[in-house]
Amino acid sequence: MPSDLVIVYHRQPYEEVVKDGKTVFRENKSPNGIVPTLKSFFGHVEKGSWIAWKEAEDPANPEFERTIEISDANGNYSVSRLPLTAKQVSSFYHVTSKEAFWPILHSFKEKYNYDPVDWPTFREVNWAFAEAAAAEANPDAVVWIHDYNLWLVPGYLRQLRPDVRISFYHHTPFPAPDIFNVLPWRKEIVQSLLACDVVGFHIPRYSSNFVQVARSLFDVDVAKREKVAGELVSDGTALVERSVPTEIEFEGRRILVSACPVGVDVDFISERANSRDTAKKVEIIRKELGDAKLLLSVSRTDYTKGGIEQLLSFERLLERRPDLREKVRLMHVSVSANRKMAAYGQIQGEIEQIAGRINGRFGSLEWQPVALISTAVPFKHLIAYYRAADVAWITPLADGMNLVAKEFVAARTDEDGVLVLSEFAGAAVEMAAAVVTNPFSHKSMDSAIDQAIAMDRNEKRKRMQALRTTIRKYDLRAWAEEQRRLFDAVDHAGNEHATGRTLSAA
Ligand code: GDG
Repeated sequence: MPSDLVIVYHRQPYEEVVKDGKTVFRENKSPNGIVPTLKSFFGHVEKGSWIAWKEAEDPANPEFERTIEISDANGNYSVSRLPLTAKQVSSFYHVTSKEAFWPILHSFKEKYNYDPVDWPTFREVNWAFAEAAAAEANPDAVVWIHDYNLWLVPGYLRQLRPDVRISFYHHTPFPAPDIFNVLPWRKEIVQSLLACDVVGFHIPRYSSNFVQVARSLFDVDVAKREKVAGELVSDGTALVERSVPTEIEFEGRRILVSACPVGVDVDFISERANSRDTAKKVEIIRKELGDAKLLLSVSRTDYTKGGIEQLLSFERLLERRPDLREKVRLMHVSVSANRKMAAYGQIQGEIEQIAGRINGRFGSLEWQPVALISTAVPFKHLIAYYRAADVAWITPLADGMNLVAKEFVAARTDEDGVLVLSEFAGAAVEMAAAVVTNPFSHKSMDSAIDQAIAMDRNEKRKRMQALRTTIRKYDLRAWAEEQRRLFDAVDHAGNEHATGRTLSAA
């Protein structure tokens, strides 16, 4: 049965585990995060599909189970798994996406690695995703594609299925033409994105950059420009835009360009944070800390997350402020998603080296200034750490959004704790009530952490109340509703495949 909604996301939407020699599919352990939200969209359609890849030793093996039918709380949907060899995965994902695209998206030109890219393989894998989506989609279905590793899918899909509505969401930043146009495949990528009906980003700066890139490469007209909502134009942060193009025209087609930040499930996190289990865990953490303040930093190990710069700032803090020795601890959670990749192995090594040096320079038998955690902390414990922390120190050099900052605020139903947030995280646009800092400046990093440590209870409460108001307004549900509204709005954009069917009313 064909689907009304096809989600194209490179990972499968469940955990596949072998139990007693049999493969079973389990709900993802953490109900938090983007995958459960995407699955919840299937509750709005009669039939949904998800397209992902799965590693296969021999993609031609007839025993490879290509499609799995799932029936769960979200509804009925199938998962099409594209069999990719380890070599294809490494080429399309680890090399082209992570070594060439990722640094450019985050404006790290110097990390961009062109040499190992095998463009024909990238095309081939994207074509396979497009074919699979085309095979699943009903006439006028919505095909919703996620992230840069699938950039060529919209163009191929439009050739295969001119009738479907195509929406593409970027979870990363999108840079200005001076940076993006470093990619030699820029025209092919942008032409593919211009085959969409909706191109989505977290914040107006990224959609604005995308439109500038498109206009640098093609005859693209801006059909509509809108003012950005007042609460998103607070003065002083680096990523603020005051107006943004929201519709463009290319070769007679209208494309909606959307800026809508992904949020977190505030109710779920608040409930967990208020639970008795969390209170018990917080008590244990606080007891261990004694009268020391806890600074908490959580991220994937990645040069974009600014782990090294933050550790160096902590080292300067201990140098500058002998009064804080034994009075402050940094819990630096840096979990590597891709240990195999050279760039991530190197950064993990540097983080370990700096943390070791700080502990060697300042620590004693009773006090280790840095607790470096390199393995994932279970989410319920993470909530307890959010709750126990005096300061959440979130200072990426570039970050599409940064959900850790929002999770921290969601957990602080007690309206306590301070968020120090980099102005280069997309989240800073909404979260101006944080102590906003520039991670490229020692002075700014140092004064932000001083300010956070010294902040009185009253100011903490006021800032946290403001932060909680915005993360509730821009929560995960608001994001999901806006995405559905956009799928429907495509019908009004005047493109050929408009039929008036809606997803938001279901
Ligand atoms: C990409 C973009 C954008 C982290 N450590 C642990 C753990 N986490 C969880 C956090 C949070 C998630 O991982 C990280 O989300 P972020 O948004 O911070 O960052 P990316 O993974 O880089 O995600 C980003 C996002 O997509 C959404 O569009 O915001 O900018 O780069 O949920 O809680 N979870 C657990 N243990 C850990 O140790 N359980």
